Amino acid sequence: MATAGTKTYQNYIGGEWLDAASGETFESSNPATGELVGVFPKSAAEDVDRAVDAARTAYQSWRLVPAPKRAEILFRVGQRFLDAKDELTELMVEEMGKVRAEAGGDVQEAIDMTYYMAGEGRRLFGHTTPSEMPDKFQMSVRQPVGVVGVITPWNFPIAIPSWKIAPALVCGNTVVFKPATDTPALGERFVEIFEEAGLPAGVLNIVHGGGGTVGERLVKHPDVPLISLTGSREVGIKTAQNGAEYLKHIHLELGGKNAIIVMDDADLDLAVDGIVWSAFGTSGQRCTAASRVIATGKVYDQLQSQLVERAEGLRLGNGLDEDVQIGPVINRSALDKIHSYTEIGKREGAKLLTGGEIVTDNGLDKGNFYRPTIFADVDPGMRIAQEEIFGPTTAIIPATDVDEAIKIANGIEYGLSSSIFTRDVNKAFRAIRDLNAGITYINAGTIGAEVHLPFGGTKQTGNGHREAGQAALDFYTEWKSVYVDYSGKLQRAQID
Ligand code: UN1
Repeated sequence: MATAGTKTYQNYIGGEWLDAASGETFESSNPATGELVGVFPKSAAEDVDRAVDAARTAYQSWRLVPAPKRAEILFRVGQRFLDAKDELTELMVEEMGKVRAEAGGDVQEAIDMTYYMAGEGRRLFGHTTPSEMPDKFQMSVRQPVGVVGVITPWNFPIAIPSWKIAPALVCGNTVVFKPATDTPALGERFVEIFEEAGLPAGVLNIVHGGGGTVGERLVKHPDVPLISLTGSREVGIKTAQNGAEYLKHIHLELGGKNAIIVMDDADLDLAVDGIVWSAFGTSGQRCTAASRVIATGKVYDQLQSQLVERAEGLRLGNGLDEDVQIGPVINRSALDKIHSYTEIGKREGAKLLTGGEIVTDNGLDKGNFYRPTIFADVDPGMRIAQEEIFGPTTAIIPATDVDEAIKIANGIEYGLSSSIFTRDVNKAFRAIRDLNAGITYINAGTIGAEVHLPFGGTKQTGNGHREAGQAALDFYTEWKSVYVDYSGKLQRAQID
């Protein structure tokens, strides 16, 4: 319940801080303690329309600001993220629940991305090419597209908005941003930092509210030609359908069911480190989390006992406590979903090695805590080995050799991250070639993507786009090919 001391937040539209037109609100709470974090405007279609109008108007001048000047603002944003790192880190632990070190990493990812994209302000390279005809010049240039609808999840509440908003802005687009309803305070602080850095009014707007109202209106709005969404596969499909009417460009970054392969020749201790970090870091709530481990004969048993020992040693609690390694999961319904997969796994006949329960002891009953969970003897076709659980649960699957391991790793509908632990360079390169995923790690877990490489996945993890790195620029710009004929006569391509 909101009390007198409760912080109330607003939308930011056209440079003004505003309540929802309806005056309605919703609340965000701390997943470790249940305490209220803030009260936010529960916006609807008319708030979105207002934000889109502001972004459309701002676009007319923002697109003409030289890219290096747009970038200067982003450099200032990066500096402010750095100055505010501790404050944002604490707010993230409070609102999202990940532990302090990881929350700091999330903010750092935004700092890195903002600086990286600011650097693009002096590049945004196109190509010059020779012409097939004399006295003719040609080149390709990147052009902004217009208003971008940015819809982000709660699991990387500062990093992921930066992945989308920094490139969108440096390329000359304007943005209407809808953060997840579980992490709206972080979304709002993110936008305030852009305001403080001097971003002109209307270039970045935030509208709080649910996916079914705010998100859907944004995706269906005729004046929003680009949508970038990170979310579930189901929401991604709906988004693509809703945006189809205007043939919008839609970037989807969806689920994962990422596997770590451990070969007989692996450095087992290193593999265990990689699995524990990738399966249980962020309480397994990363699209890059390792929710499958595929191990060959000689290491299969040893790996199980080492993993169980490590999982059982992990300390759960409030992420502000420096000794805590595993924070809560985001909300009650996530907790219930994660637990339902434990029941599914047991029913399917997998062997529950450890975990599999909601934790309420040691004062954790106010939060949403789930014990790190490991299943073994998992069949690759089982639901726990196929469906994204988005929690601290991983499934160990036996394989006979590298070929079978790769086949099992690929036998899912997703294709985000993948990993192999091996000392055999031949197996490593086979895996790089044959793992059907957007990311492959050798001798490292499935998490830890850096901002200057493309991020995204194959198959139903997305729809072929990538974010981060140079790849992001392809989504946030349209190519224009320019031909300048200075021959003074008609020259016909392919004919003269
Ligand atoms: C996500 O889980 O949606 O590589 C993003 C990683 C992070 C990003 C994860 N840098 O796990």
